[in-house]
Amino acid sequence: MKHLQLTLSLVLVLLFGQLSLAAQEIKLGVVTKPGSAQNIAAEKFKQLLEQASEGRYTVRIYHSKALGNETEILQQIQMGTVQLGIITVGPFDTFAPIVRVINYPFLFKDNQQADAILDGPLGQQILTELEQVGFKGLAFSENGFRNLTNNRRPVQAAADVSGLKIRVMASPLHKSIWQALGANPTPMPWPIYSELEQGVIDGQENPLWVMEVYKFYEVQNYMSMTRHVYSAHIDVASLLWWQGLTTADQEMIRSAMQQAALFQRQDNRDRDLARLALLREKGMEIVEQPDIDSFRDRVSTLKEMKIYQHPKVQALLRQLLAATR
Ligand code: EAX
Repeated sequence: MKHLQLTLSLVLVLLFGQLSLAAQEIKLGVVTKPGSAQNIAAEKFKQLLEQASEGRYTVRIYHSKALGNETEILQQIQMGTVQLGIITVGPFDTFAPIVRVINYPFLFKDNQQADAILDGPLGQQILTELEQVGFKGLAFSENGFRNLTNNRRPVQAAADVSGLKIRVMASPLHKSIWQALGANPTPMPWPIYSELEQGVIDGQENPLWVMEVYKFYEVQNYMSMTRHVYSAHIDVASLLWWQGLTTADQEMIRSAMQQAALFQRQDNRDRDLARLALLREKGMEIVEQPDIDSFRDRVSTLKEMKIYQHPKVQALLRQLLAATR
């Protein structure tokens, strides 16, 4: 009898143990496709978290617009129907205007400076601000420095941009930048290959990986290495979901995301030289050293514009400008 009781309780322990071990699935949304910067970060995060949690969490990556465009993914994260996203700063700025400071044109000199600021207290301050609008900011991975491509003419100086119809992200800041540069900016969600192919727009701007992964060399003749904006991703969680997690799980998830971000930033940078060679080989005409001062001049009034006028945004922008001088 005693033996039977023991066996029974053992069975029960195993059963319930099993139940509580059932993996929790996390939905992670990115708008771009496999091979993209966002996906490389997402896949690394999946691998790290599934390993660290010993299978308690599984991560399901929804890519290529499976959850809609970046604005729509952010809405679902706010509501808590999607738990995580790796989202370009551009479309983030309608939710949280503070993130605009990161995309201030020509703010960061190079990758090292971007890393130092974003991984430091100012970056942390931006992530913390996101809680006001339902997001838990975990880390910054990257798209990278953005370059201009178009089909009309080589762009050597800002004057050459005049009148070009340039697709921009759904971001008031990005629209203002291209207006200041004299272009005709057209906001459009990702992806944009067919619009480029059909000539609905003359050009677009994105980091080098995009031209390779989305084969823009097939539909764009000219590229200028303007590096006008450092395009970070914010690796973000739904605050609603986050608040229901144990502190230990929050730390595990945050740490996996931070490691994934570091890995992806390095991976992205390591490949840039080869990408440049590939684009040239594919026939793009590349202006490697455009007249950046002519671009800077035209956007220099942006910091006084309405887009940066909110006192908190203005204060942080001033701090960033001082820190990156
Ligand atoms: O990550 O919309 C954009 O231009 C983004 O940079 C794009 O999703 C590639």
